[in-house]
Amino acid sequence: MTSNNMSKIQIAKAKRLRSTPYTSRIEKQGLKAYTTYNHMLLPAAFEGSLEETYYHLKKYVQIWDVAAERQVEISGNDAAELVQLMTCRDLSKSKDLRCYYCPIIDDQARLINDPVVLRINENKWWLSIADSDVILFAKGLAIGKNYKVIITEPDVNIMAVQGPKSFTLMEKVFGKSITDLKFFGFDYFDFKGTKHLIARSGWSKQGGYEVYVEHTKSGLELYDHLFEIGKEFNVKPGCPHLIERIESALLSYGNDFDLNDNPLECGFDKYVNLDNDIEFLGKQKLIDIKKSGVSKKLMGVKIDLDKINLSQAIDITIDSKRVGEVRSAVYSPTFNKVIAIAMVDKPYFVEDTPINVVIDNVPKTGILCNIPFV
Ligand code: THG
Repeated sequence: MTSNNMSKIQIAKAKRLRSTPYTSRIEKQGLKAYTTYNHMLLPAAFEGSLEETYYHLKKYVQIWDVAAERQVEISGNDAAELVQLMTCRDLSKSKDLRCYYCPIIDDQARLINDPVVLRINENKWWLSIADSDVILFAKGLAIGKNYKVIITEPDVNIMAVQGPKSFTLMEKVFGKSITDLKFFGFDYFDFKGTKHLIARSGWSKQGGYEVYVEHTKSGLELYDHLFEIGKEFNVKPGCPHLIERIESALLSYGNDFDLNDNPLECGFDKYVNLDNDIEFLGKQKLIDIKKSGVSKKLMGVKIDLDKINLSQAIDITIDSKRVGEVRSAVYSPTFNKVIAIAMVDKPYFVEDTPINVVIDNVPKTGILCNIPFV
């Protein structure tokens, strides 16, 4: 259930577990733990306690190596048709230089991934993917459908700049125009003669940008420059943050949901468009599910506890009957409770329902709530 002895065990690096252009830098900047994501190293902790790094992210600015958010590039005459075939979100009115958060589903409406989709132009798209092999699914569909597309994983390594001070820091480096970017908009900005694709996005709700580094040499100069210029804003290296992301209800593929769940069970309703004639996989299935109602649903849980360390799902019971599982959990200093994300069966997925869990062999009571937490 819990794992507090992890720190002594190392991860064995290999070509298969890919390093990033930033790896050698972050390892000299207080990195404490890695996780893996898309067969790549993703930093999971830096020095300072989880709470210290949480308060730092909410007050200052952090630079994150999120190169593991890989790009699946789909280009060619049938690119738009293939991207639409894979997602239940209507992209028919999408615009160039905009990002779209899109559930990717299969023919049974089960979730393959939840990328940020970048429309570079009508015939060139990037799917900035979570942790599953979307490229294989896309290639299979393209082959089966005989589409005129080219599908690759380009050498793009995202550097995120997150936190409330990210705006002044980025303005200092790129000028006033970068503050004109709207949420989920992107454009190209010059750094010492090299253009970088920069979006106003990122896996925190503290505000910020993501630099899609295509030119590694310039990107590393930018990385160093941001730390130099950022001193006055108390910049630190960081990474996606468990407390911040659960409080902000940013869901994590493979943790909170996976191939056994559909978008309506995960609360992705606003990214499910069924009322028009666009064609995508699993559409009829979603129409049926919507009509009959979901049989399980992602909910929040609040538990009166001051610590938790989850490394696998734990059962939720009501009157000794299993009614779901907790999938992610963390102690939140803001709520002064453990807050968790859980998949709960029908008919129990109702706000304020008391539930039972066993944590570290101790029975505990929790209360179901809606996500986002309030
Ligand atoms: N940035 C980029 N790629 C990514 C992530 C990212 N790929 C993997 C992973 N993260 C994908 N998951 C998410 C989940 C949520 C959001 C982005 C990526 C997100 N959601 C906003 C929200 O919930 O408020 C807004 C979504 C919207 O309404 O359009 O930002 O972080 N490049």
